[in-house]
Amino acid sequence: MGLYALAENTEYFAPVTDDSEIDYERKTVIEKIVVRDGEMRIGIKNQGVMTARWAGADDFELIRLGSEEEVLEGKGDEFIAEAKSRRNEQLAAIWPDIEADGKDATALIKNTDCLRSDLYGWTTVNLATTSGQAWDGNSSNAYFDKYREGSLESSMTQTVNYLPEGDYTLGAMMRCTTGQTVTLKAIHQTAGGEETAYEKTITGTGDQTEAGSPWQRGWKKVELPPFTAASGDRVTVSAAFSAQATSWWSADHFTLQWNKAGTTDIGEKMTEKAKQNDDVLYNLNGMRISRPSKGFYIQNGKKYLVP
Ligand SMILES: [Ca+2]
Repeated sequence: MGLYALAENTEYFAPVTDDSEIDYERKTVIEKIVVRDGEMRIGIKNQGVMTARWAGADDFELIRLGSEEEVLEGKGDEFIAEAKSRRNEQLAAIWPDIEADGKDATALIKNTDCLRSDLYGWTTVNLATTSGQAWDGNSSNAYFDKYREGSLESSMTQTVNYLPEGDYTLGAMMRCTTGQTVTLKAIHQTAGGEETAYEKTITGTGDQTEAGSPWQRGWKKVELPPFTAASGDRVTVSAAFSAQATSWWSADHFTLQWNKAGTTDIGEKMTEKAKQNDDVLYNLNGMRISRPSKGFYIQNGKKYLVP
């Protein structure tokens, strides 16, 4: 875990990687943060999986160093580039397997397997957790789930900040009521704010194990085509279900595969046209909507406001 600050789409991070007593000599410091639009977010957070589940923070301090000209002598962009590079090195240290096997970046997403039987890490709408009909047949394997009589609008969303450079593939196990659909979605956002949405919708076959399926109780493996992230990009991961009839859906075992940028077979990548689902509208929770009311909605990966 560590101290972080977010300003102008740049995340600064000062990691704490050792257990320690309260020690002012080891005070965690982010030395310079460039704020140009008057907005900054600060806090502490863990990165990836914590094996020792405790963390504490106290005695926050914020010192204004001066204007960009006074402190950086016009080197704001250069400093931000350095901060991003340093941040990437720190992340690689916290996430040591990335170079070792270059494959599994799942640890960047919180609570991918519902291990604690709670919704930690996700922003959810009409969602609960349960166990008993897991995709692997393990009756104690908890998963995200919702059943409701009548209609059901349900979703789970999580943003991963500051991706290391590379090609990413998002996957999840999902299932739902026969004939209804469930959607896995990733919105890739560059440091400049440009957004591209990737999604895959599957039709449910209920909770019965299908003949020949490697997975039990109607679960299906859903995987999106790869997207290429530059250092410092973000991805918003979501799973969403919408139905007008009594229904249910489940999700579990989110995965994020990583390859060095440009190494993924180009044939696997979707075309620009195919990436975007023309005319399909979403609310900010990633749920399909038929027509926008007041507020924000997303179409073709872009955010729009209906006043
Ligand atoms: Ca699980």
